[in-house]
Formats: sequence, structure tokens, C-alpha cells
Amino acid sequence: MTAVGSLREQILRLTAVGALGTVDRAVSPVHELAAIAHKADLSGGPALLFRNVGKHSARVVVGTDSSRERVASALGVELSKLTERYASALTSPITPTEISVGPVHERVFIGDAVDLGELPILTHFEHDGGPYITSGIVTAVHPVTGERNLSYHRMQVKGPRELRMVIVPRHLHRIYEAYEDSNQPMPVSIILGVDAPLRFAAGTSGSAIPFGADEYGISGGLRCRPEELVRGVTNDLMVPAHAEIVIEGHVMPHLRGDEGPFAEFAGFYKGTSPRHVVHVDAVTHRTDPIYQGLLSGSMEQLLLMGLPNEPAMLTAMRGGIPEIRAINVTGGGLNKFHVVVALEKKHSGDGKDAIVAAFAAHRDVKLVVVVDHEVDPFDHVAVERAIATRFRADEDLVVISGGRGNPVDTLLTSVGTTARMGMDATAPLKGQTDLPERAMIPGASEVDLAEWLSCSTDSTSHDEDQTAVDATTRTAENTKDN
Ligand SMILES: Cc1cc2nc3c(=O)[nH]c(=O)nc-3n(C[C@H](O)[C@H](O)[C@H](O)COP(=O)(O)O)c2cc1C
Ligand SMILES: [Mn+2]
Repeated sequence: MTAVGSLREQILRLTAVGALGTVDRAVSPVHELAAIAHKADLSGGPALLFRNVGKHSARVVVGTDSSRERVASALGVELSKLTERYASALTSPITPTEISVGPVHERVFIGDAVDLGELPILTHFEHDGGPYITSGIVTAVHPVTGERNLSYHRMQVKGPRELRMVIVPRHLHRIYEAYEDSNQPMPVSIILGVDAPLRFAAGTSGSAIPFGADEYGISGGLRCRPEELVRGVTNDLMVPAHAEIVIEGHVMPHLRGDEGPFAEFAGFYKGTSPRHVVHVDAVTHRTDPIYQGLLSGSMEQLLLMGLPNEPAMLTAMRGGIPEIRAINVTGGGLNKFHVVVALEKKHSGDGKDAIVAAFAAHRDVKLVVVVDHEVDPFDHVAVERAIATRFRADEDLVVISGGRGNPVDTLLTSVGTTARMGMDATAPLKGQTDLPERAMIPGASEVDLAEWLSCSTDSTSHDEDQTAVDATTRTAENTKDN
């Protein structure tokens, strides 16, 4: 299967596999929609398409990228190949093509015709300062070098044509500084309503790609064909032709205004602080636009933020330790702080070195668990079992204190430092072990259960059916006990 080509195609694909729920009842964009989305997110529910949101004609979709399965399906890859596809998009990006017209320009509002209040921009948490654009991808170009960037920035709506934007020191900030140095406003386009390849490309951070590496090339690499871009109506920035909505504007130099409060991804409020000020010049959208919502701290946000770290870390770690087979930056660790590493151990020191490599590969990592390569790092029970049977805290635990922590971590010291922990849950190498041999049943791994079960062919009697059911139940119970 090939990758989808737009948010609409992704919604169709979700529908086809029964992973889309539609909501026709009237829903308020203030808290109510977020509450429903939150419930679906917590319970592993479907992506949701809301067709009747407040006074708005636009529909709202949330949760299109809430799980690895959904992302793999949108990209048209096997789940087990997701990280590898991403890694190859990073090393072999595909240059975008520029086309002259695209559906994102079916409706155009310029200057005083713009009213951000027309869009169903959501208010999420109880004490959030008001409506926030949380899934907007911001593109800008460096005024001197011409290098382009795509990144996410939350934006608080402050008026019909005004936003406050949070720009922490990364690539967009570097571009902004160049404009500010010459006292010029920075033109930006804010892209809303795109599919998984674009969303995950925009989430690729500077630790994975240097400044100047074009995120549109990565989205092309993720979908295995070039991104199609159209030029803005009030600026020269290129935007995806098939996006649902684009907001064009400029970020003022030497001007800051209040932004906040806002519930950040770790689930705590960030108070009010001075942030960048955006003036909006135009809004363009498809005839019948779909606004893409995103709940702070949801599985979807954590995945958008965290999944891009996986290929980057994998590539960095393999540079030093080629025996690293797979990694899982886990959902429970907010897709950021915890990593399970599957290692084909060749030397007694490999486990500890893999811990060091993981800390070096990403500064946010606080917990590393290293397991042997036959343990699936995505199988939580198998990982815990490896800890139970192959990890002894007095020898296999590494604790490093005093490193830089992530600012959203509420447990940082007064000078912003954190502690890191590594657990080497690999078995000692053969010949150096006094671990007892693992009990095996000859032939067990080759058994295909279906071949052995007597099941409902026409000739089987009811009694035989019942025996098969009993046997199945017993087998299932035995598996559970183990
Ligand atoms: C949903 C989401 C929201 C984010 N919000 C912000 C934000 O408000 N401000 C910010 O500077 N970074 C934010 N980030 C992080 C950056 O957008 C992200 O790290 C991006 O990959 C940085 O790209 P860059 O390396 O090109 O600068 C957010 C990321 C995600 C996934
Ligand atoms: Mn970048």
C-alpha cells in the first residue's frame, strides 16, 4: 500500500479500518470537544470527526495519529518498519515539487476580511488562557541563507488577526533572530490540517536534522513521493497544496505580549509569560475545511513529539554500537524520557555502553533499559520479565546525577538539573554465566496451533466443538499464567 496524500485521504483510510468515529451532535469548541477527545485518547478510542462544532461550518478532526498503528497505516508500511522508514527519510529526503494551484487556496481571505474567530479553534483545559492553535506547523525562510524550516508552535488567539506564538530557541528562533537583527518582521505561514508524513516531518527536531535540512524533503521521504507545494497569497512561503487551512502572517520584531496560561504536555500549567506577537495577513482554506485539533499531553501529541526521536537516536546509537537492533521510546515515558534498547550483546561491556550511548543520543532521556535482542522492546511484559530475571540492582544499575533536565519536568533541582538511570537487563554472555539454562520444550517454537486444534469442519459433532473450545480456553489460561 502507498502512503496517503492528504488529511482527507488519511481520514478515508482510518474509516476503512474502523478507526474513525463521527460525532454529529452539536459540540462546543470550549472544553466540550476537548473533553470528548480526551476520553477517546485515554481509552484507546478511534480518531474523531466532529461535524457540528459551535457556530462553525468547518469540521474538526482529532486523533488521526494517536497510535503507531495509525501512523504506519497512513505511511503504508508494516508497523515493524516504521522507524526504519523514518530513518531512511532522514538520510534520503525527496525534494518537493512546486505546483501553481492547490485546493488550499479554494477560499482566500485577505486583510480585514480575516477573522480567526471563524475557525473552530479549541479551548482545551480548565485554566487555559483561551482558544489555542495546538497543531499548527509554522514555516519560515532565513532572510540571508534562504534555508526553510517547519516546526510546531502553540499559538494563543488574541484577536481577529492576532496571535501569540511560543518560539523556544531552535530553528525557527534562529530565523527570527536574523529578521529581528535587521528590525524586520518575519513572514510565516501556519499550516493546519495535514497528514501523517507532513506532521511527523515537522516534528523532526534539530537533534535529528541540522538547520537547513528541509522538512518538506523528509515528508516526501516518509511518503516516498515529492511533497506538492504552492506559493502563499500574501508571502512567498511554500505551503502544502493539499493542506486544509493556512494562516499567513508575520512575527513582529522586538515585540512581546502576554501568552498563557496553558497546560503543557506533561500535564501541568505554564503560567503567563511574554511571547512573540503574530499579525495575520490572510487565511486560505479548502471549500469545506477540516480543522485539525490536538490535545496537549494526548497520545497523539506525545507521538508527534517523540516518534521523531526514535530514528534519530537509533542512527546515533548505532554509530557507536552497531549491535543495537531496535529501540522503543515508550509512551509511558511521555515518548521522550524513557527508552528500551534491544541489543545483540557481543561483549560483557555492551549493556553499560548502550546505556551511555542512549543518554548521549538524546538529552531528554532519563531512563534506559537495555534488553537482549530477542526481547521485543515494544512488549512491556517481556521487558519487565527481562528486568525480573536479568537485572541485579547492585551491579546492573547506573545513576548519573547533575545533567541538564527538560524544563517541563517538575522534579528538576533549583539549577535545572536532573538524574538519569540506566538498567542493564541483558543476560551475561554464554560461558561467563552462572544463570541456569532457560527451560525449553523441543519443537515449541515451530508449533502452529491452528494445525492442532480440531475445529468446526462440517463433520465435527457439537461435542467435539465443545472439546475444542475447552482446549482453547485452557491454552489461553496457561499462557496467561506464564
Ligand atoms: C504538538 C507539538 C507542539 C509543540 N509546541 C511547541 C511550541 O509551542 N514552541 C516550540 O518552540 N516548540 C514546540 N514544539 C517542539 C518543536 O516544534 C519541535 O521540536 C520541532 O521539531 C522543532 O523543529 P526544529 O528543529 O526545526 O526547530 C512542539 C512540538 C509538537 C509536536
Ligand atoms: Mn528544522
